[in-house]
Amino acid sequence: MKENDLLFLEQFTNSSTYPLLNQDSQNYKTLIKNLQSDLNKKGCAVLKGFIKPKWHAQIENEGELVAPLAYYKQETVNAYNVPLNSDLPEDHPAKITMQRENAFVAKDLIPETDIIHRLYNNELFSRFLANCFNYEKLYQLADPLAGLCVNVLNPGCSHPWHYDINEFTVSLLTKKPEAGGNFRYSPGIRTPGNENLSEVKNILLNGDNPHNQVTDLSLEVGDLQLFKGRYSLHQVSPVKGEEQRHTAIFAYTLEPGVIGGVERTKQLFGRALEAHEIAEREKVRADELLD
Ligand SMILES: O=C(O)CCC(=O)C(=O)O
Ligand SMILES: [Fe+2]
Repeated sequence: MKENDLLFLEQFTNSSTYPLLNQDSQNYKTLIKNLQSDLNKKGCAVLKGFIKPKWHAQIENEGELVAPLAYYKQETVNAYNVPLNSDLPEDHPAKITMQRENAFVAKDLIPETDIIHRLYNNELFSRFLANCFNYEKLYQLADPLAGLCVNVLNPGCSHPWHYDINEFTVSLLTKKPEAGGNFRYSPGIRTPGNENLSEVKNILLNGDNPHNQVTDLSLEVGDLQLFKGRYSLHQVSPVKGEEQRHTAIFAYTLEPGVIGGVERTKQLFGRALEAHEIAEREKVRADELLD
């Protein structure tokens, strides 16, 4: 473990409430137990005030400096991220379309000295996350663009209802809009083998109005959110007022070396790097070996 990892957590995070720097302590074990219990019950756990208040202005400011570099591409999408012309019945919820209006700032545009980037590179932080999600070890997503992103939502825009491809996500609110921009989710609405299409459809048609199936979270700057998005349909409600909403999104995998495909990367970031091309070529080669 690096000495700097300890010092970073001490300086920037609320280490008395969240003792990530003392992972053998009883307090740490109790914290993990409580977070795991929230994740099991609700698919979501929030560490309020994870970043110390005195650094809130700095994380907001660092986000504002990179936000103009976000890649915008409005797209018509559905909750399942399947092609809009998929061969599905007309009354299937995948036929309900929405606008994708959020934009991502890629990792290679976020300075390594920024608080969110230092947090992402902190080994004690990734060990803590592995404990929360009950994995032996987590690796940073090796993708040079998608590993760490800032999700930018402009006034009037929302992040449409969807499921995540990954089993879990970790995010930190770095800029709160004047109003709106709430994180809304329907805990465990689908399970492996049961898409629960009628409830999903109900939320897609009515879920913008708070609703007993939908939990509405109003996060504050510096709150850390752990979320199991594979089974919980979720959105960010429209941002109101003049200010943007920003979240840092930290991505991890169970295996090292995972890099996104060229097409998907171009869709999200407007470009792909040599690393994506190489990974794709090697994947093809690996698949050929398996044939
Ligand atoms: O920005 C957020 O709070 C959530 C974003 C999200 O759901 C995603 O990127 O998959
Ligand atoms: Fe998501």
